[in-house]
Amino acid sequence: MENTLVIVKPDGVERGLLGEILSRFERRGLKIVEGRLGVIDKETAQAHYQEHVGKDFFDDLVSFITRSPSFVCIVQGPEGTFKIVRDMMGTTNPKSAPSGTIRGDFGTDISENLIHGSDSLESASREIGIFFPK
Ligand code: 3AN
Repeated sequence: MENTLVIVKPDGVERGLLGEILSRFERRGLKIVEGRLGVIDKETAQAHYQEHVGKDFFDDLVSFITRSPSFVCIVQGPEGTFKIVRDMMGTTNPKSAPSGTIRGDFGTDISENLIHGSDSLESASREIGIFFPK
């Protein structure tokens, strides 16, 4: 089995879309095997988004992800689960995300794009280590 990290970001929780989003993964046959609702602290957010340090949107990104509770969870499924989740999320910019994807159905704003999913097996392992250290 393969694990990947999913975050339903503050906008998704604030808008009452948490159940809808988790339900999509469950209906697809993926399992939520660990999860936590809470405000992500600044240090954790900076570690999570370290690849974006120095970009002009970095400070706004950290402010956004730490402004109110997110639901951080581990989603489990067969080999390639990170890719299944990414396909279900849609492209980073919801404006161009196809209908039927989470971002395409519920978003229009690149900053408030509802959800994070690890973009590779390596990222999944790194990010799970940040949020669920064992
Ligand atoms: P994804 O979340 O689709 O993996 P990344 O990892 O490239 O996308 O970006 C992480 C987050 O940074 C995005 N979810 C989005 O909130 C924000 N972001 C990425 N690119 C931009 C941008 N050009 N302007 C504003 N925010 C951005």
